[in-house]
Amino acid sequence: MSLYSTLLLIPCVFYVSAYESYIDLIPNGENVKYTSCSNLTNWQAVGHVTAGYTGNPFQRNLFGEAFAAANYTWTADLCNADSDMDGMKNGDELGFINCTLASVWRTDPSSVTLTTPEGHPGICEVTADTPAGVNCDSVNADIPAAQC
Ligand SMILES: [Ca+2]
Repeated sequence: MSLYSTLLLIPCVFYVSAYESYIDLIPNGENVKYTSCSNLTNWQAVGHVTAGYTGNPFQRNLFGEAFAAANYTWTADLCNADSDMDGMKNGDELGFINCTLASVWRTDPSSVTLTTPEGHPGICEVTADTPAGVNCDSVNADIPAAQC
C-alpha cells in the first residue's frame, strides 16, 4: 500500500470508528431498522440520512441533530422527544420504553431491559399516531430514496 493510499484510508477508518462509538451511546443503536426497507438489515448510522457509509455520510437526520444537541447523551428528554415528528417518541422507536431510566442505562446498560425497536427515530414513518399536519415526505426530504 502506498503512502498516498494509506493517507486516503485514515479518514475512513476514523469515520467508521466514530459511528461505532455513537451506536454504543444509543439504546439498541445496533438494531435500528427503517420499517419501509424490507431489504435492509440495520441502519448503522442511526443519526444520519444514509443507512451506512454511502451518500453524504456526514449529513445528520433529525434524530442525529437532537442527539448532537444533547451532547451525544441519551437523556430522558431525548427519549421523550419525537425528533422525526411521526407521532412516536424516540424511546419507543428505539425500544426504550421507560424514559426515566435513561441515566441508569448510561451508567449500566445491562440493567435496563430493551424491547425490539419499533421504528427509526430519525425517519418520519407514517403510522396511526402520526399527527394529521405532518407530511412525512417533506420531513424525509433529505433521506435518499435509494436507501431502500
Ligand atoms: Ca420514525
